Amino acid sequence: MMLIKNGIITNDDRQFKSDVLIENGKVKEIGLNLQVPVDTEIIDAEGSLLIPGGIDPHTHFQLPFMGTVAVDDFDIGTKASIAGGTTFIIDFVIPTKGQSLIAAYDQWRKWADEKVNCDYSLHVAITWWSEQVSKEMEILVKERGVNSFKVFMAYKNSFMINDEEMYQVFKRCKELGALAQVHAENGDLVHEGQKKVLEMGITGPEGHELSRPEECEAEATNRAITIANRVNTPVYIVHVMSKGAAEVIVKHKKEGKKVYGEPIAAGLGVDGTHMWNKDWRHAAAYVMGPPIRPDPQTKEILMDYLASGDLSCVGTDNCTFCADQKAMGKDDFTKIPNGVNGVEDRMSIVWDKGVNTGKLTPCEFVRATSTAAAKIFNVYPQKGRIDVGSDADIVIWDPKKTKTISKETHHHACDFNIFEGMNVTGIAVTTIVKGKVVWSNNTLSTVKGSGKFVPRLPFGSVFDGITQRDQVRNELLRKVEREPYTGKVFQPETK
Ligand code: DUC
Ligand code: ZN
Ligand code: ZN
Ligand code: ZN
Repeated sequence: MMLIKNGIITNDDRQFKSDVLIENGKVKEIGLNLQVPVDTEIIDAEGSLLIPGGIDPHTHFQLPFMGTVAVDDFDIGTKASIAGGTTFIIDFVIPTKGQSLIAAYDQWRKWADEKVNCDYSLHVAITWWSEQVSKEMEILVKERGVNSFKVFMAYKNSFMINDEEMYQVFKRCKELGALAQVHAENGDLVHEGQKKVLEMGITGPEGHELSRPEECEAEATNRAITIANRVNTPVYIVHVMSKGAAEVIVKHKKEGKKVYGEPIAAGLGVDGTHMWNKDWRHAAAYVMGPPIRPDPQTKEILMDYLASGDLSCVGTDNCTFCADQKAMGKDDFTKIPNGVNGVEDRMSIVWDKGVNTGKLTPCEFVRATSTAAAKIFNVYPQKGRIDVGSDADIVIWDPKKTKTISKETHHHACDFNIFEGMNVTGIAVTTIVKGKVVWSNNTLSTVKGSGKFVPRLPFGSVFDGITQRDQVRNELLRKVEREPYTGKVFQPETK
C-alpha cells in the first residue's frame, strides 16, 4: 500500500486537503487520518496539489508518415508523457487506403503493447470507405475497445477522404455509438495553395502557412460540423489551430450542436512566426498541419476559449521528427514531415499560460488536461479523477516550481523542442502510474511494456447499474487481451 499525505486533491469539480491511500494500482481510500498498515509506503506531498494524471487524447508515436517514421516511439513517447505528468495517451491507428482496419489495429497494438510505460487507448482513422470498412468499424467497436474514428479532410493522395465518404463514416459512427473526429483542413485548397506558393518561388518553411491559411481550416471545420449535423451525431475537431476555426465551433455550439474542439500544446504555447526564422532547421521544426498560426494573439484566443469551455480538452498531436528528417523538405516545404513535440510539456504549458495568467482555476486546469478527455472518450472515472475505485494515476503537482524547457533535458527522441528556452512555473514533481512512482527527483523509473491497453465502450450503452457495466467492461477487457497481438493480418469474412 501507498499513502500520499498532505496534498490538496484537485479534481475538476473541487479542491480539498486529503490523504490518498492506494492499493493494487487503485485508489482505496481518501480522507484525513486514515488507518494504514505499518509497512505502508508514505509519500509527503506538502505544498503540492494531487491531480489526476494528465490525459493526452492526441499522439502519433512511431507513426509512419510522409516517407519517414516519427522518432518518439511508444517507449520514449510515454516516458516523455510521464516526465510531464501525463499518464494516459490515446494514439491513432492510421491504416493506408485499402488496408484492413483490423490489421492496422493489430499492428498498432503490437507496437504499443511491447513498449508503453503507462496505459493507452487507440482511435482509428478511416482513410477509405467500403462495405469492409463499415463491417470492420463494427468489430472494432464491439470486440476491440475502439469508440472513436477520425477522418482527414486534408493530405490529398494519402489519407484524405471526400464529403460523401465522410458522411458515411459519421453515419456509421452514430449507428455504432462511436465518436466522429476530424482533421479539418480543406485538402484540395491546401494542394492548390502549395502549388501556387511553390510557383511563386517560396520553397522554405514559411511557405507552409502561406499555402494553407486560416480560412482553409475554418471552412473545413464548418463543413465537418455541417455533415455531422446532417446525420445528427456529435463531432470532435482535433487540433484547433486558429481563431477562425474556433469561432466556427463556438457558433455551432451556440446553435445547440454537440461539437468538441481540441486545442493543442503547440497552439497554446508558441506562435508560427518561428517558420520565418533564418535558420532553416529552426523554422522547419515548427511545421505541422494545420499550421501554428503566425498571429501571436492566436494562442491567447485559444486559451480564452479553453477557459470558457468552448474548446474542450488539450491534446498535443505529438509527432516528432529530427532535423535530418525535416531536411527531406530542404528545397520544398511540402516535403517537410509535419509534426511537433508536446506530450512532455503540455501540462506545464497549460498551467503556465492558463493558471498563472489567471485565465484558468486549478480545477479548470484539471478539466482541460485530464477530466474532459476522460469523459469525452468514455474512460471516466477509471481515468481523469482521483476518487475511490479510480486508477491510481496521480501527479504531485508543484505549482511554484519552475523549469526551463530544453532539448538538452527533454525526454523526447527529437533534437529540437518547439518550446526551447521557455520558463514554466508549475511542474509534475512526482508521477504515479497505477500506484507506482515512475517519476520523481527528475528521474524516471518506468517499466517498458508495463502499460495496458484500455478498451473503451461505445456511447449510449445502457446498463442495469454499475455492476453490470463493470461486467461488460471486463468482458471487453478479456476479449482485447485474449491473444497476444502478433500483428497478423485479419481476414474479413467474405460473403
Ligand atoms: N499533422 C501533423 O502535423 N502530424 C501528423 C498528422 C497531422 O495531421
Ligand atoms: Zn491531424
Ligand atoms: Zn524561433
Ligand atoms: Zn494528429
